[in-house]
Parts: sequence; C-alpha cells; structure tokens
Amino acid sequence: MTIPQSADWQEVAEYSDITFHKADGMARIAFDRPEKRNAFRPETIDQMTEAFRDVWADDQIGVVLLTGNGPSPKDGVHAFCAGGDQHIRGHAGYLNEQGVAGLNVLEMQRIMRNMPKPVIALVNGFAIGGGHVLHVICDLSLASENAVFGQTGPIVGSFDGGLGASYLASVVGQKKAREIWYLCRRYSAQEALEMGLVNKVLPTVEALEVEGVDWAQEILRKSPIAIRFLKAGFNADLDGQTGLQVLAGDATMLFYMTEEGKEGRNAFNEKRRPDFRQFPWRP
Ligand code: S0N
Repeated sequence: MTIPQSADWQEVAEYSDITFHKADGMARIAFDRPEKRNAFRPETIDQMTEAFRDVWADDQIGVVLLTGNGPSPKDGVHAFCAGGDQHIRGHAGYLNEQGVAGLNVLEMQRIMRNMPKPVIALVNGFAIGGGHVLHVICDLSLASENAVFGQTGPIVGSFDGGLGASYLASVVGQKKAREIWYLCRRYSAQEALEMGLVNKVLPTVEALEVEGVDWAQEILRKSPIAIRFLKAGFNADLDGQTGLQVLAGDATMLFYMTEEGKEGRNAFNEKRRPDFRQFPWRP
C-alpha cells in the first residue's frame, strides 16, 4: 500500500494488517485492510499495539497520526475503520488465525489513552463500531468531508459499554451519546463537527493528511512535559485512581530529575544518610 506523501514517511516495520511509518517527530499508524473497510481482527490489534508501544518508548516521536489506508481496491471507498471483523467472529469472540478467541482492543484503547503523547485520528471515511470508538479515544480527531460516523453494536450484537459509552458521553454529552448508541444512526462529518466529535473537517482525504501533519508539527513545537501533564490531567478525572496513577507517575518522573530526588539515590549508593536539610520546604 502506498501511503500519502504528506511527510517524508519512513517505514518502521512491515506488517500484514497495518502500516507503520515515522517522520520528523511523528508516527503514522494505519489500518491496512481497505477491502474490508479496515475492519480489525486479533492480528490487526496485536500489530497496532506493538506499533503504539514502539512509539511510546521512542523519545524522538511526540505525536501519532492514526488512520486507515485506502481506498478499497474493490470499489474505491475510503474507511478509517469499521470495527471488529464480523467474518471471523466465533462463539465467544473474534478468532485469530489459530482459531483462538481474543481481541485485545481494550488494551490498545488503554495504551492510546495512557501514552504521554497526543494521538490524532485522521478520519478519512467510515468510522463505525469499534472503529468509531478508537477515534473517540484519540486526543484529537480531524475528518474529511466523506467521513461517516456511527455505532452499530445493537444491530450486530456487540457493545462497548466502557470508554466507548462513558468517554463518548463526556465528549458529546449524555443525550447525544445515548442517541448514537441506541439508534445506531450514521452521522456526516459536518454533524460530527457540530456535536464536538471532531476538531475540524477538511474537503478531501489528501487535505486531511496534510492537515494532520500540520497539527502534529504545531504540537511538536510545544513543551513535551507540558503536553504530557495536560494529557494526564484531561484523563485523570474520568479514569479515577488509574488516572491518578498516570499523573502521579509523571510527577515521580519529574521528581527524579530534581537535585532533591537525586540526593536520596546518591546517599543510598554512597552508603550515607541523605541530607534533605539543604532543600527548602517551598510555600
Ligand atoms: C462500514 C459500513 C457502514 C460500510 O458500508 P458499505 O460502504 O455499504 O460497504 P459494505 O459493502 O458493507 O462493506 C464493504 C466490504 O467490507 C466488508 N466489511 C465492512 N465492515 C466489516 C466488518 N466490520 N467486518 C468484516 N467485514 C467488513 C464487507 O463485508 C464488504 O466485503 P465483501 O464485499 O467482501 O462482502 C458497513 O460495511 C458496516 O456496517 N460494517 C459493519 C460495521 C460493524 O458492525 N462493525 C462491528 C461493530 N462491533 C465492533 O466493532 C466490536 C467492538 C469490539 O471489538 C469490542 C469493544 C469493546 C469491548 C469488547 C470488544 C470485543 O468484541 O472484543
């Protein structure tokens, strides 16, 4: 699959179900099953999770663009992601190539939410079902005019009562979130913009990719630690104690960087008592 030349994208690794590229502080991770509207199967989610973990650990990358490759070679239609692949859904869930049921999409959601770097969804077509949930979880969403948004769980016999419901409600409000899930309607890019579900609508898929790079570069000119704490702060409220855990982990990282934090480590390693009297009790 050739990907848009919105940046000097370099392939990180080759996968069967996704593409993964990096360029100039950014990562581009894309679903790559365009003939299936980029529906995901267990392998897709495992590969995406690996890519997100790679980005999390890479201190040269600050922003992720999440999108779906396209168009479909069958009919020329673009999709962001149409959720779980219904063709491989077995008795107790989605089956991998070995026939074992298990889709680690909730773990991937947590990684996207907890990683200290913004994830921007580039919604370039259908964002449906579990694919819609993934764009909702992203820090920011940009869409092209042809984007279509919606949940289908109550039609196909599934639901995401976790972040897919609760976080959606904090984005668009309780009434609208319940409408989206109970009625399973489809919404246009303009309607998504009006309900605060996306940040901006672009006329074409090509313009969307360029805008995504522009937004990423604008963020990359900001302070990484400020952005990290803001993301953790935005999440902490809804995430309860695990949100506080992320925020506190970030605070610990900052403390490690101080002379006061280092005094404790140094004293232990030098087999002496720590001298914390040299540090002020700041007002
Ligand atoms: C996306 C839709 C609206 C596009 O309609 P359109 O343009 O008319 O195209 P189609 O002809 O329908 O599709 C074109 C080709 O793509 C295949 N395809 C599309 N979507 C899927 C899909 N989800 N799975 C498998 N294949 C798909 C079509 O089959 C067709 O291929 P051919 O021509 O070969 O037949 C429309 O396609 C649509 O409505 N799709 C289904 C959307 C949907 O219902 N998705 C599933 C929703 N549920 C989930 O995502 C589960 C979420 C989940 O995983 C989860 C969440 C929380 C907690 C746990 C879980 C969990 O289950 O583990």
